[in-house]
Amino acid sequence: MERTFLMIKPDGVQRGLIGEIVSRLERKGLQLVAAKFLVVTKETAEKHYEEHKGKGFYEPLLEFISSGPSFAMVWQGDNVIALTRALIGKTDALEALPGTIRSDFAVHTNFNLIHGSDSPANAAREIGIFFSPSELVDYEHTIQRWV
Ligand code: IDP
Ligand code: MG
Repeated sequence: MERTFLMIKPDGVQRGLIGEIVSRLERKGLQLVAAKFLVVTKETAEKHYEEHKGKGFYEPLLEFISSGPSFAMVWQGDNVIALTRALIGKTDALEALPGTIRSDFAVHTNFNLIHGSDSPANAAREIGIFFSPSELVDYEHTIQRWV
């Protein structure tokens, strides 16, 4: 069983897509472990996106991600990192396949609605930035044996 960090970005919140996106994750059969509605600070944004420091889109990305509330989550399931990256779709709005969140709702790459961890190491790192261990809820998800 794997965990991942997902975050509906300020554009997704403002566009009223929290319910739609959470619903897709629930219907997939994934397990919600933690959730938090917050405005990401500049310091937290720098930590979260440190791998992109120096790139052309880095500064605008920090501005954008801290420009309004986001909805941060931890989800759990077998292969949850690869599965959620597939549900989210490619970074470039033009390359995201129909049926993915980014294809269905995003027009531009810089307003692509949701973040998803891309590896187990980054998932652990990002979960640690946004959540303390006591905020990760351990419970039996009774549908798991049917998924
Ligand atoms: P990901 O979110 O699909 O993992 P990354 O390459 O990790 O994509 O980039 C992080 C975020 O930076 C993207 O989700 C997007 O918001 C922004 N970004 C990445 N590349 C570009 C770009 O070429 N133009 C504008 N924004 C970009
Ligand atoms: Mg990424």
